[in-house]
Amino acid sequence: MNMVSSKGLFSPAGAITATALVLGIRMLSSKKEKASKSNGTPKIQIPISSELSFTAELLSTPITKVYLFTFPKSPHIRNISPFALKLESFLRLHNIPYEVVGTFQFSPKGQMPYIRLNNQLNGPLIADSNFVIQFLTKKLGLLENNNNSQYRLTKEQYATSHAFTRMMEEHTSQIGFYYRYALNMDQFCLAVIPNGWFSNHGRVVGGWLMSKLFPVMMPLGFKKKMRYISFGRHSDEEKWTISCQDIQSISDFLGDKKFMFGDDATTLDCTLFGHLAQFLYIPMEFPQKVYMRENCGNIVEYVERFKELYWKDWDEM
Ligand SMILES: N[C@@H](CCC(=O)N[C@@H](CS)C(=O)NCC(=O)O)C(=O)O
Repeated sequence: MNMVSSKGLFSPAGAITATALVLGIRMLSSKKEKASKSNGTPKIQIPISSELSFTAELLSTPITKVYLFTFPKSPHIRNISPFALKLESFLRLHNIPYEVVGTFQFSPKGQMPYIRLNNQLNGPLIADSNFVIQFLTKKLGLLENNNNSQYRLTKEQYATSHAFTRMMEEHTSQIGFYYRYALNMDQFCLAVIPNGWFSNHGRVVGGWLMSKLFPVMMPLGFKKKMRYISFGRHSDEEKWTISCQDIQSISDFLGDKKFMFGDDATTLDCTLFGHLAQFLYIPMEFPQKVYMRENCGNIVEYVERFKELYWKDWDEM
């Protein structure tokens, strides 16, 4: 029996044949792939490069303004996303014209923050704070055109910057997220989620639904995430210890310098500010905050120094 749908003719026998065919082709191609791999010639060629490639269209778009999409403002911390706080700090450091768009609409990668160039509604979109920074650095020639040398880092300094960034974002901060989302979500919401935060920045029904789901889903999501990250298997006490080891390494490297590489702030300082501010300024007793207060006075001063220089409007809501 044939069934006629708006999409055309559908026959169960035909469907079975088609499925068998697809499965057959998949099996054959996976055999071929294995064979070609064993010959040392992989089927799919992935370009190998240490530089991200941006489309010609993106690279040729003149930048008049950057729209930074992230969560709406929060008390104490401006933005609950350390990645957004880092990116906004970077825009400020380089006096790049920008506007923050408070939203709950995530990027196509399912994350915040992201930017659009020149047009809030349909300008070219770039997701991921590090991708955005790499793009703007390249596009605006921030390395070459900077007269005050703050970007003339040595190769060794770049390598250090890279390593500290990865450590902070993929390790230290993830343990901080675990503390605030998986273990202390009520306290976190009370501290930084103002009334109407969801409904003022989205559709009313969607906002209401999110305000109910957020406090429940985040702890579940983060507990689950921790099961899949190797360091998530450690006891809580061990987690605090290994994240404080990260913080101690920052403190030791910083020493009595103003910023990580001397008198001028660089991208690494934006990154560290975005993340360390979360620990220090959200009114919760993060183990990392307690550790910094007791052992890393230089970091507490450093974060404050960055805030005073680049965030004079910090308390404006
Ligand atoms: N590598 C990304 C990380 C961004 C990120 O993890 N953002 C969080 C908010 S602070 C997020 O969107 N999480 C949702 C998810 O990962 O599913 C970046 O630098 O932008």
